[in-house]
Order: sequence, then C-alpha cells, then structure tokens
Amino acid sequence: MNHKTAFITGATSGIGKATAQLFAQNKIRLILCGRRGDRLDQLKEELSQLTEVTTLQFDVSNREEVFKAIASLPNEFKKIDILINNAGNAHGLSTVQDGNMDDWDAMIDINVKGLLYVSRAILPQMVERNDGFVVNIGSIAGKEVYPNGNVYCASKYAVNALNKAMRIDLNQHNIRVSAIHPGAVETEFSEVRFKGDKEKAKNVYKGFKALQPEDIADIIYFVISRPYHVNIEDLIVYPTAQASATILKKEV
Ligand code: NDP
Ligand code: 8X3
Repeated sequence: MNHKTAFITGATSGIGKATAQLFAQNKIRLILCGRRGDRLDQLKEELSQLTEVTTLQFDVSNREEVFKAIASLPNEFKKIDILINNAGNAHGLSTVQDGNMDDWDAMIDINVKGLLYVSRAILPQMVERNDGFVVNIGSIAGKEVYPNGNVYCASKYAVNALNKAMRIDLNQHNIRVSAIHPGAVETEFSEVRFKGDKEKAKNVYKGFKALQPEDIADIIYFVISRPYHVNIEDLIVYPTAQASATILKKEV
C-alpha cells in the first residue's frame, strides 16, 4: 500500500483513529480529519514517525467548510486513493414522540449529508483517474431498527442505501465501494449519544467484551488491501456476545 493516500473522516477518536494508526503502520499516507484540532495535532505528531501525514480541521456537516478544506490540501496530498467515510455519531436515544429535533438535525446533517458532501468533493478526481476506493462506515443500526434508535437508524439506513448507490454510480469508473456495519464498538460513541454522561456510557459496554476500534480498523485494512478485482461490498460485524441490535448476552 506504499504511496497510497487515504482520507479519513472522524480520525480524532475511536474507529477512525485506530484506522489511521493501522494505515500508518502500513505506510499509507494520511489526510486526517475532524473538528478537534488538538487531537489532530497529537495524532499527526505520533503518526508522522511512520508515514507522511497532513490534517484538515472541519465540520463534515458544513458544506462550505468541507469544500474549502479539501481545496486547501497541499499538492502532494491532492490525489486521494482511499476515502474512509467514518465521521458520525448518535445523538440521544428516545422515542419519535419525545425526540429532540436538534439531535435529529445533527444526525441527518453529520451522518448523511456530511458523508455526501465529503464524497461529492472527492469522487470527481477518482472518476477522472478511473481509480479509487470508498469505505462507508454504516452500522447494524442501518440494517435493523431498534427501540428509541429511530433517527440514528434512519441515518444509517441512508448510509446503507448510499453505499449501494455509489457502487452503481461508480461501477463504470473502476472505483470500489464497501460498507462495514459494526455492532457495539467501545469508543466515545456512547459518551456522545448520552451527551457526556460517562457513567451511562460505560454501562453500555459493561458485562461483555465489546468490539474494540482496532477490530474494525483491521477489517477496514483487510477490505482495502484485497487484490484489485476483489470488492467486499457489505460486512456486518458483531461482538461475539451480540446476536442483534437488541440481543446481547451480558454477565451480571
Ligand atoms: P467516536 O465518537 O469515538 O468518533 C466519532 C468521530 O467522528 C470523531 O473523530 C469525531 O471527530 C467525528 N465527528 C463527529 N461529528 C463530526 C462532524 N460534525 N464533523 C467532523 N467530524 C465529526 O465514535 P466511533 O469511532 O464509534 O464512530 C465512528 C463511526 O462508526 C460513526 O459513523 C458511527 O456511527 C459508526 N459506528 C459506531 C459504532 C459503535 O458502537 N461505536 C457501531 C456502528 C457504527 P470530532 O469530534 O473531532 O469532530
Ligand atoms: C452503533 C451501534 O447498536 O448503538 O451504530 O446502533 S448501535
């Protein structure tokens, strides 16, 4: 994978950060993205020992910021081979009738529109070169609706649909498109969902061994390192203790 360049959204934490670390070990050049500049700086310092790294600080849900940030890439990072559409989160957990509409806006704007804006900004250069790889991070929430998950599930159903749509639209251009749909991964995800309530977040992963961000990074690396004629379209990954969005074997 030497000399390939990957653009990773949501690289400041969890799955995106673990993917950046694994890609760096495999000498993939990195464009690391997120809103938290201090974390981007730290990660750049760490991974620059292994590969070439640049960072972009922007909010994926802000259309102008997305296009401005990508246009500002230094020349040596302008050719993007691999796009990892990972940035996203759940905001809140409640019924539709009690739903917080700001949370709804955030999930649709970040998980759906953000993924679209970043893709729209990067795909034309892949199309022009007839080469590229897109990995979309969906969720089991995009395969199965669970109680109180409504809008987060809808946003991930949209990612699932867009993954299929991209495969169709990009088929004539030799661009591979894959989606990975994890079950419970122990990251900052639940802290964001529960608005910084660390205790509540910790409880989500208590009593079973959740997937770790490195598990998903391994799978992403496996997917993007297959021979050119192989495209893994859709992968669902659960922790062993989990059988569905709602069936989870916890030790008491
Ligand atoms: P984390 O909360 O640990 O990481 C989320 C990342 O997304 C952060 O780097 C954050 O960066 C970035 N992000 C969030 N909002 C924005 C925004 N508006 N603009 C730019 N970047 C943003 O969670 P995970 O690593 O778990 O989540 C990664 C992906 O995996 C998400 O799409 C999530 O839906 C999905 N997923 C997670 C699962 C889990 O159980 N953890 C299971 C299934 C799917 P920053 O705050 O610096 O902007
Ligand atoms: C994250 C997993 O089950 O909380 O997408 O939706 S879940």
